[in-house]
Amino acid sequence: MNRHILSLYFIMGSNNTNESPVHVLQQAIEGGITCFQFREKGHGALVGKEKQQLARELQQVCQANGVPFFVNDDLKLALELEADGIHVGQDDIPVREIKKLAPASMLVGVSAKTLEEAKSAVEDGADYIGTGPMFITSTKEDADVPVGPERIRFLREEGMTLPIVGIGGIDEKNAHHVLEAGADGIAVISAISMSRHPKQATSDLKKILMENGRNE
Ligand code: 3NM
Repeated sequence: MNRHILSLYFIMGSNNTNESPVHVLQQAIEGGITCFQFREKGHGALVGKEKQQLARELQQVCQANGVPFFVNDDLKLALELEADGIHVGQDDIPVREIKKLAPASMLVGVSAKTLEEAKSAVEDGADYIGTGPMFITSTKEDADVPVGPERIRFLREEGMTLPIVGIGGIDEKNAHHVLEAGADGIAVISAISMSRHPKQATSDLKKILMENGRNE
């Protein structure tokens, strides 16, 4: 895959913002995100038709702007929408299964924070891994203890060449640590979705990516 599309990876569900998710996504796109993941999880998350409807709306915004659209966890939804990609956790549907069921063009990302998980991701044919939490986060209810950017440095030192995005508690102040450790990109929810100025928040992150040579 083209790893540059992961550089500013924005994730959001309806409960990650007090504004209209469509508006926040539009602002984030104007600010320069490089891909988007629809993650409808946690307290008050939409289900069924409502979830599907919001997913479609957000996908349309992405498509109108040439931004790749990923779905979190829900393979049925990803297939229905012909999403550009799907992201799964270690306890979700296995990457091998997805690879059997999804079109070859659908990108598959998996959360992997240990070397073993990262090696399995490679063997199973994942296109990238998400490693975290980098820092303390209050967005994910069941988030683990932070592993820190050092974990990405360790994975690189162990020869991991698969694209890696760091996730969890990343903001404009700490993002550079994640990039310096060898991440291809940063994945953020609240730094953009909860900002009073999502477009500005995105541009601020973009600037840090540029300063660290992720300027494509
Ligand atoms: N996954 P924020 S941390 C969705 O560690 C998610 O795998 C994580 O939200 C992991 O940018 C996390 O607001 C939450 O901290 C990211």
